[in-house]
Amino acid sequence: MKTYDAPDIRNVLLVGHGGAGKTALLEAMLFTSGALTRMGKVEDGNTASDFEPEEVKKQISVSLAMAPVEWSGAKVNVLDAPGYADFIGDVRSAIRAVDAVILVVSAVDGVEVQTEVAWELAVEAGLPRAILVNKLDRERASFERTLSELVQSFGTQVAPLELPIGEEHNFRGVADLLARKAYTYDGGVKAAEGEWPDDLASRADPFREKLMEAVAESDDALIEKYLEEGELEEKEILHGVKEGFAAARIAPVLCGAATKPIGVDRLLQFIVDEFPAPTERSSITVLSKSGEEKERPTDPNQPLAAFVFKTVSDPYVGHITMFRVFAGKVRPDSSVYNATKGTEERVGQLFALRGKEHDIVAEVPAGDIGAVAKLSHTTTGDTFSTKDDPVQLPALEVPEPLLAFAIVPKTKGDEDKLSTALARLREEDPTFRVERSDETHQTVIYGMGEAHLDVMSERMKRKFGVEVIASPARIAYRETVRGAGKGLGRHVKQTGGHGQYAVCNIEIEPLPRGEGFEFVDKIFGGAIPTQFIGSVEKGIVKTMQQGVISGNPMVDVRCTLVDGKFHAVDSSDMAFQIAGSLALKEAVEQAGVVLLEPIVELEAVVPESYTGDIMGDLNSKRAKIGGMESAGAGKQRVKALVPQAEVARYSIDLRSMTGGRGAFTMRFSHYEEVPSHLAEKIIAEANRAREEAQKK
Ligand SMILES: Nc1nc2c(ncn2[C@@H]2O[C@H](COP(=O)(O)OP(=O)(O)OP(=O)(O)O)[C@@H](O)[C@H]2O)c(=O)[nH]1
Ligand SMILES: [Mg+2]
Repeated sequence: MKTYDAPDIRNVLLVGHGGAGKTALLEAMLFTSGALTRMGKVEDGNTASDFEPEEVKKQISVSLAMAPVEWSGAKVNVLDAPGYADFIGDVRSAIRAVDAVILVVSAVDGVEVQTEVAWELAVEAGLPRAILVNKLDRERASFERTLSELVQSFGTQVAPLELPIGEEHNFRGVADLLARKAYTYDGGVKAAEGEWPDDLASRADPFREKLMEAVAESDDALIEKYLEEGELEEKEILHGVKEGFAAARIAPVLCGAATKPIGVDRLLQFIVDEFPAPTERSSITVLSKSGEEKERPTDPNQPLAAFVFKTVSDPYVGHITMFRVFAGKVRPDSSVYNATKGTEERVGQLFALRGKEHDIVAEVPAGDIGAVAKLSHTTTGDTFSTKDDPVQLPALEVPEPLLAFAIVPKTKGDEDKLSTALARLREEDPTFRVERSDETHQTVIYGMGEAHLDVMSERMKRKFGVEVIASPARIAYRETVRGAGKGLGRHVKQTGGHGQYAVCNIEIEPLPRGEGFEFVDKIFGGAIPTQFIGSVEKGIVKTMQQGVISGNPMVDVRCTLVDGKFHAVDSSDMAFQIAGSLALKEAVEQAGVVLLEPIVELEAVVPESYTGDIMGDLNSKRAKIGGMESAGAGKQRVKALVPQAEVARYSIDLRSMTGGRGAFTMRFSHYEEVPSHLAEKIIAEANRAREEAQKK
């Protein structure tokens, strides 16, 4: 593929709710531009951008994909983001690579949850937003209804530039509200220009009014004129749309049906004509090593600044790294400096990705997006720069994955394969986290939701040949003592051979929460020789780690060694460890054991109308509500302290309660006593698990 200069490049991200038609639209763009000779279908699993086996199987996108579309002398890098909520991490990183977004909205389903979420992310990033009302050929499609939903959700900046000609199965083309021309598609991908049908003029009036309103409101000079005269001139509207769109104050709306395709050639032309070229956006801010901010204009002759927005691991090809160059250029067979990791990377061949296909390119200059294979250290979110001027772009903000599953390999002996797979997957996806818990001896994976973790399991199997069994992650309970107690540990065996002899007396008492373990030596007059005092402590500590009643570690206990007996020949380190352990068990029985559970600080942000449900649900989950406050934009923030066991699946619960409109974070706060009726259950369950393990 030839190299384009920044003024002839457009970087666009397709976002929207799952199933709105983003993947179909990219396919239609490729077909319309002539890059494909036949148009694939999501249902048939043969589109350019849904090529991963997991995508083909599920018929949804689960990973960001991209393709360059060459149109009217320009190269449009189109990024296709998944719409399903679990994969929002890809939307967040892809937003960093583009200069504008297209919000794809289904004319059947209208504005949906992820439509709003994606819009908000684009607003936060300050990116210009255009809207495509898609699926106008489908039964029950309505442009009017969809547009009024858009205006309701996003305000008057929503500015229709087109109107559908015919709807549902009669959808034939689009009417241009400004040029007052009709564009119809009778089988071809390119529109035939014609006059407006007679009935259209009257239908178009309210939409033209909306358009003028949007333009007027985005421009102080025009609003006065509009209020006075009730009209704007053609060229004022045109100019207003262009300016307003670039400044992200107007969201132009176009019409189409990706799978036909209808309206796609016009959308491409609109992108080339009206979308900002990389050179038109304000220069990017980079941070030097000393924390100093610098401006970098989009210029291939500047020092390099590029952002890695996606990495894909492949056991055969190695990593594929996708990056956006903001300044300078990347050349093949050179090296770049990964300023985030502080390492140099060898760059071999460079290419443009078209789905899974690689088109070799001669270089990737400022403003363009490229890919490279086989880098060693680079992960998503890193910055490339030059070694003598190491700068970083702002770090990627990733949502915290909070749904946890414990996994084990299905086949014994696959542990190494599993840890390689986890490390690789972790590198490619910042919303995937892995923890090895020493306490519960489990490998725990964290993801954004069940679908995300499901896809991860499938990738482990496909890419790394390791199948896993997943189960809910174990909760890290703790044990402690209720009161004080005394214990005698006597380990004496002196019949035949080398004997064993150790006796110790201990006293225990609870310590304040979080103090851990304290050992006090009050041995007087050498009742136990110094070297065996350590043995007693070791025995106690080991037993505490294993727990006494539930298999969970015991904490917050002070143990005082008060007396003991030894034998000159038969005493040993082992014997005193055993005596220490026995003494602890006896003392604990006297003192009484309490089970503690982790309490998390949970913060949920939800639309106001859901707060009642959220509070009710939290109350049923033994939560202590800490407060509620406005979080702006019609949302409430609810804070609560909740037992972790109750919210282990909160990612799923919150999504089903709010239809995906809620977000939450949680972090460990402290340990608290488990109510006794629940403690009994947990202890019984632990005993059952232990017996089962012993049987094996
Ligand atoms: N009739 C009709 N069907 C469409 C149109 N656009 C997409 N579809 C179909 O709608 C379904 C979903 O389309 P996708 O392109 O996968 O939607 P998406 O936005 O990529 O969805 P996610 O990847 O899950 O976010 C597929 O079966 C498409 O064939 C359209 O304009 N008209
Ligand atoms: Mg898709």
